[in-house]
Amino acid sequence: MHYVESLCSFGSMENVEYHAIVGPNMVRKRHISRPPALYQLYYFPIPGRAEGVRVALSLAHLSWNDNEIMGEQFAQMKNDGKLPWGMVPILQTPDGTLGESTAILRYIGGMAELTPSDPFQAAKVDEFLDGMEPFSRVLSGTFSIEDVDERTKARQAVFNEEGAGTKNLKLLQTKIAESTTGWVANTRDMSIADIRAFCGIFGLFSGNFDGIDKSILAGYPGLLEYHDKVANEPRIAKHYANIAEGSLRWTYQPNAFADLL
Ligand SMILES: N[C@@H](CCC(=O)N[C@@H](CS)C(=O)NCC(=O)O)C(=O)O
Repeated sequence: MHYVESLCSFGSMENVEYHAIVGPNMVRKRHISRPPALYQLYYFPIPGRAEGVRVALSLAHLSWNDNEIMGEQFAQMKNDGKLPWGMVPILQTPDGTLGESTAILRYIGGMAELTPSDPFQAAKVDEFLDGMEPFSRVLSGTFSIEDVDERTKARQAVFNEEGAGTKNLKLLQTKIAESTTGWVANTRDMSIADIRAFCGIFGLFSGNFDGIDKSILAGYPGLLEYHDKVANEPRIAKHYANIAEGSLRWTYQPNAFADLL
């Protein structure tokens, strides 16, 4: 009998690490004590800008730890000069600290077979990652609004007919429709551009943000179809198969939006 033993670190809200001993018809998990993980991710306890990195770290089967920090620890790290650009996420690696979520995603993506080897395809992936940045910022002006009704109104405006959210969702839907492979950057296989798009688009509709309701997605059948493709990709489906009750990550599971179809 041939057994494959692999080390899997599942970053999660629970901050638990496992070794998984995997063999034919058998997956057994057990807590173990071991030296600190090689890669240390720091971010807030939400999917946000770190989620794609978490997925890539998990798919790369690296030894990593998900350090979910709150305001006080963030301030401390910032004061101590541990955040290269004063923000999170950061990834501490054996070679030093890396900031910027897209740079981290590119770095880990290469180890997770999520970056095409063909230079043009790789450049299209980069193009998509950079091109998606305005989408990642659609709520940025709303976080500082303290009054919940005002904040809700401002966010609803982002997704009205003329809003930046609507404009960006339409653009993303068009890009996906143009792909001949169904993967966002028209790559042969799923890439880090898909990880970023999937985590970014559907993370927005988890219920975590006042004024942003998942029903908005009903107007984007192409995006829902894309959700189905990525959520059912075997590595992604496995990654999100066991999430904690009440987790914001429900939006990444197959059939998350089935009621909108
Ligand atoms: N371009 C950066 C943006 C990072 C960013 O905006 N981080 C936010 C959290 S999502 C942050 O650290 N905010 C705290 C602050 O700026 O004080 C990236 O993609 O990593």
